[in-house]
Amino acid sequence: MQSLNLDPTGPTAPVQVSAEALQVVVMGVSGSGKSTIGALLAHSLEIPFLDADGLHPQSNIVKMAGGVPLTDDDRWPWLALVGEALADAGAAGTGLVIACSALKRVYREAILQAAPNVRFVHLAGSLEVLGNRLEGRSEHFMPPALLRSQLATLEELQADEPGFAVDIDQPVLDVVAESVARLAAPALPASVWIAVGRGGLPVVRVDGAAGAAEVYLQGAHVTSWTPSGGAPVLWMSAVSDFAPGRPLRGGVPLCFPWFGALAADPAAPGHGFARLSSWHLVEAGEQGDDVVLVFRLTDSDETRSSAWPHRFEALYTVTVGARLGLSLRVRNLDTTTVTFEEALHTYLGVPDIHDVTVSGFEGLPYLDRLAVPQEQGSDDGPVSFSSETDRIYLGTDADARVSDGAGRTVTITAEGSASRILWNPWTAKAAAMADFGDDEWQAMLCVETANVRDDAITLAPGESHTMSAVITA
Ligand code: TA6
Repeated sequence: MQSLNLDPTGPTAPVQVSAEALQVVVMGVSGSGKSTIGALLAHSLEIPFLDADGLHPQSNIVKMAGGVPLTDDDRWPWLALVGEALADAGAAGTGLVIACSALKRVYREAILQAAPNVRFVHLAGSLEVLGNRLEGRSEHFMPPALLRSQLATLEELQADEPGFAVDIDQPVLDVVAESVARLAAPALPASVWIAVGRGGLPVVRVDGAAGAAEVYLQGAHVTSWTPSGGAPVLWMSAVSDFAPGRPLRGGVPLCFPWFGALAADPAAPGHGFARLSSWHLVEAGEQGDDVVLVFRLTDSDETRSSAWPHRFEALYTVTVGARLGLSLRVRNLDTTTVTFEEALHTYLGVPDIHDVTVSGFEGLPYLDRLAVPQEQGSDDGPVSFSSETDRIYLGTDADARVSDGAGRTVTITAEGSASRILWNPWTAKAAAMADFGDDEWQAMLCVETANVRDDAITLAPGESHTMSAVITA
């Protein structure tokens, strides 16, 4: 079963709507790929597919095959059958994807009358793209000559209609991936859209009044943030993986429910499963100049068979504006007390690491993870970097001020977090990592907000904890 979140009424009570209840009309003119993409979409959603071409009376087929456009009167009985099929699927709770041109608003209203929960996915393309598709198509009763009349009849989806348009001028599987992600997403403000990003991974793009950002659904991974009028703040490796189940290198990986390697299970993925998991976007809205996104992850068969098999709900709020707000709330849905580690593993971009200093940690003890055995250290002054650095500061609520040596200072304030981590792999470690460019160590620094080791969080059943950070540049 594919679970989908279609209720954006705030982070406290998202309602899971199963795919079985989904009724989707894949609409568009001839040649837009309704049948192919509809079938693939239904497959992805694991619900039945129906091609409405099969519901046309023979007279319509003959008319179209003869190059004569259908009239409204030709279409009404056909549309009634389409509505009926959707209504039946809704009543049976089976869900349905149906390929149907649904060119006019009145046609769509007729379908909605029969099946009010329908969502429309409009496969949109230019005359050129469609024309090329039709030329390449054989064995279909619809002659390419009817394309222009179809485009003339087409009424685009209006903002008050339930659905969205997807550009077909991209690989078919990307059209499907984008459609699945958008069907699972709540209604989006104009400043937010879902697309298919690198590696075919769904991405949420934000272009708000005070800042722009990108968040991949895999890992609810913020990969870029740029305050309006400013420069990008986060660093991404040019050779990062972008593939299902592979961590992305850069941005803000979300480490949960353990940090680093897991002693109890060395084969377990480093930094936990959260950054490898597909999160749901459950809320998207504008608050003043800020854009607020809420992502949700709950336990799954996969997480329940991991080294941390507990029932949980994680809600991650990303606030995009002149500042970047990141807030992770974890709730224990299990019947036993649970303990976990967490980190916002923030990669900051810097002109040259040699010129960077971090202040706010003066005099604080840290654990040097590179020393063998690991040992304590502390600095009287600001931290500077001249070799591989991997430090954990425990039991602190210090704010970090990162001066990049070229006039920019980034501050990271935090709440609900008692650990800070500083990391730069330098030359050898960078060269040893396949998803990290050999020279890229000079242009980044990780300044992490966390709860690890002795600062790990323990929750009784029903309890929740929130860790948050605000980045200002
Ligand atoms: O946060 C620092 C650290 O734990 C380092 O030890 C280093 O391994 C880094 O994270 C990156 O981890 P990753 O699993 O993303 O390669």
